[in-house]
Amino acid sequence: MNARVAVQEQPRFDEISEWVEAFDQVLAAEGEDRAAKLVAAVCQRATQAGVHVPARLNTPYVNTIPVAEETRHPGDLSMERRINALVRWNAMAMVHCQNKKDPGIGGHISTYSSAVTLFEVGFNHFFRARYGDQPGDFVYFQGHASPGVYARAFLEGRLNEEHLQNFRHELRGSPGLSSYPHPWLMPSFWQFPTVSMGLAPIHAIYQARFMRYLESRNLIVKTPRKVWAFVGDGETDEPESMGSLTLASRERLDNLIFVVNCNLQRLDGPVRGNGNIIDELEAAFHGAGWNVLKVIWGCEWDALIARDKSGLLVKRMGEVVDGERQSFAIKGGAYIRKAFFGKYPELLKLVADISDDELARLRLGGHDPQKVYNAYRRAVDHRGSPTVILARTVKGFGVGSAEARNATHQEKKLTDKDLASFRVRFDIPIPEQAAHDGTPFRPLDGSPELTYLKECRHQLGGYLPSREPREFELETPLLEDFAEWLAGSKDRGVSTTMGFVSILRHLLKDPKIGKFIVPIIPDEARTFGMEPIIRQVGIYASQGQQYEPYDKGMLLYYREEKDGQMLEEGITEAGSMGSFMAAGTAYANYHVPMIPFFSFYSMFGFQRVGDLIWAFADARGKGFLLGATAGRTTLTGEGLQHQDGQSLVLATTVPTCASYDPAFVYEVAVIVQDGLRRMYQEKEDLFFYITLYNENYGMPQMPNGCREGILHGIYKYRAATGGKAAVQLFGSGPILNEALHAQEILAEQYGVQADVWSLTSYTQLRREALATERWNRLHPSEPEKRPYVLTALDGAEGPIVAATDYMKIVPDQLAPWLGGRLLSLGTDGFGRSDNREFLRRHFEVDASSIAAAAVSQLARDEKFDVGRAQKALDELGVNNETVDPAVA
Ligand SMILES: Cc1ncc(C[n+]2csc(CCOP(=O)(O)OP(=O)(O)O)c2C)c(N)n1
Ligand SMILES: [Mg+2]
Repeated sequence: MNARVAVQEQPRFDEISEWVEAFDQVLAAEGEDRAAKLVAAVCQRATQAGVHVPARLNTPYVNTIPVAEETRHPGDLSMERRINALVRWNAMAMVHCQNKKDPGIGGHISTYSSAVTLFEVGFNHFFRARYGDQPGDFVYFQGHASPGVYARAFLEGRLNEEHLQNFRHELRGSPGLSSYPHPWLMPSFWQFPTVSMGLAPIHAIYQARFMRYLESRNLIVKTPRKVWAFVGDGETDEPESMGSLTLASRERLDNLIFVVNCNLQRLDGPVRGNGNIIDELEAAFHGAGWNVLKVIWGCEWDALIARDKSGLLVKRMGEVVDGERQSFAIKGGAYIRKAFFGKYPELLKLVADISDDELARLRLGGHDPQKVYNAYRRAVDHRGSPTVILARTVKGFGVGSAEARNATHQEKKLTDKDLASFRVRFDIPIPEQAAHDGTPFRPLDGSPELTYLKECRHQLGGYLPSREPREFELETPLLEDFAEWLAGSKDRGVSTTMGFVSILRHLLKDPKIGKFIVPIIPDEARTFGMEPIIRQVGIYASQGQQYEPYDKGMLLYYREEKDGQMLEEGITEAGSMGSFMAAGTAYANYHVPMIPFFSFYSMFGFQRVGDLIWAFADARGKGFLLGATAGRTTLTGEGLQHQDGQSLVLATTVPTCASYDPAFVYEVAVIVQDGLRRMYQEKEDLFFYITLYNENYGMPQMPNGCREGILHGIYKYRAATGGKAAVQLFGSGPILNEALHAQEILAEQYGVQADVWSLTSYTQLRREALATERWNRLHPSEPEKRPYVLTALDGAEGPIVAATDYMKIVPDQLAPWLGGRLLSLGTDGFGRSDNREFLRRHFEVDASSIAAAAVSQLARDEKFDVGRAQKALDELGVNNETVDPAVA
């Protein structure tokens, strides 16, 4: 009988038993579907009658798949057990050895020890490396289980002993193995960076969704490809892990399978000592519309459950809290008998003929290939929703004294005794001394184990993980193609955001790259004036548009299409980053060079989803991040939580992120054109961050000869007209206009001549200068090279006043090369709700403040009369007693 039925509460009234009996009869005679419908009908009736029927999201604490519905594991179980043991040994030996050799180098033994069977059943029977000429399944491995993935690759002959010996030794001249899955460090091995907890789950969800998007748009052929994500149970506490579950069910992502490794422990201790993580997750995933498969008990428990007619055993299984379960895993059979079965005399009787040793060896579901195989089979065959498998395991399984202990996560080295007993328990054919030394072991080629393992992989299309970007040819547009945006707006007030949107619309029509572009928006399209794009390419909607939009008659109606091109993600910057990641790495994972443009509210970008951006860099992602409504003083009215003065500081920390702060639309055009060329034509592994502002002003025509300067980060925009400049003014974004105004004030009111420079990227200038400086340092006998910024400023004299809508530290990046000449004005401190005039005055980045700073500095340099400078502050309305905005 179905275990779910066995645990019905004991009937207290005859009436109840009659109902239950009737149900049993329907189930037996007409099957599960009919029985479920009957119950649903009764529940509906009760609700209509006003009877409160509590929603039940949990099932009893047993396996979801009844034994009667299991199919037989198709492999050679004893052979797979041998292979398991060998992978296990090598993973453990690798970490142990490395820490013996280099104490403190780290690595993890316990995570993989709990996940071995979960991984191995996948490797031997499910993970497809390829479908014909198409890439195969995508597997997100739990980051801390990487030693196991290396150990398997060692057995497969993809890695050799030297690789294992260089685990976590990446800087010694020979190929090393990175601590965790990092495509940046091992670009032909790892596909997905997973080690920052929570990122793998959200990435996997959006990957599965993006796969559908590519299929719907006919950019890839449809295959039965799956996305597998191996997730820690502790990891599910991260908001990113659980935050997008409903997207997966809403989108019916039956190409997505989560396997949560429920070893009930995280780093410090139990995930839910006083509760029950499997129940909690079951309810959450059920509630979110997922297909939930619990794999809790191994085959040895089946007979016990079948023998227990009272339902007490299942009741007992459900009433234990996780903290106790940990003790059962540690304290042995006698303890299990007393503390678990001993609660009810009937249960003690049930195990009276089972020895303590046997009780201790009752396997959990996640360590039983038969159970794991069946769950995977069901998950793969399931249609209409994503599946989560909640697999119960023991952390540190098989590693003796570390098994299930609170400290097991950090265990790096094992005692000689542990190693020796492991060797015996798992029958590793090496001498005892070699076991103590943690020597890797690989059977000879042609051995039954390696033959079996290789044949399994052969059947599944090859090895995995493997990152295999294929060469692609993409001809990106020339600068001439952007003529319209280089020509200026002829005094029409335009913002850089508007300019960008019209560039994007143009690119979407490009015959060569248009179809690869993926505009991504977190519910902010109207803010950025992107409604025309919704109309132009439609929003991707897997079900199409199943309603007639009320604004259908309007030109810019809300258009949803099955093959829509835009990803309108709703209010989730993290989810949007999931799509950005899937699209920006599609060139490697799907062999389709997708070009994502993710426009967000700049304040809610880097500081909100910085870790996802970091992972994007690790994954060698390509694309454009657009920080719209940029600047602390350009976005008016919104105030402290909205005004962004720091995203450029954060962007500079990401090595592969080229960040730009353009003032004019032609600068945006030059940057986008060159970005496309570098990323998709020259195949450079980098991505771009561009700030976009919402202030309208006349966009000038692109001056001759400034392309190179825009890309490097500096060019002279307007030279002094009344003679040689005594001071240099740097401006970026709309603050460049303030600098231009200051140039006039200085000339007209104080007779000071100034040159004005557009600083499109302090970060790029700094990086180039650092690289040049490094070269000089390493080549003392060669003629010194000059950083670009100094060459650009050749002959420019006097102090430099750099004004930005970002923090002062942005221009200060150039301080080492500009010495005492640099005086930075920026927007340090919290924003305020006010208009641009008052905000810029408050932050001292308006034209008057720039002019005042210039004369003040000239006075200090004894190039301007001190008294006159002091007076100038008054004349310019600069209050020298006001509180510092940096602390206001
Ligand atoms: C965002 C983030 N925070 C913290 C860590 C450090 N950390 C690594 S593993 C771990 C515990 C993992 O527990 P669980 O998810 O249950 O995986 P298990 O090892 O038990 O399988 C922690 C806290 C991390 N890698 N990422
Ligand atoms: Mg855990």
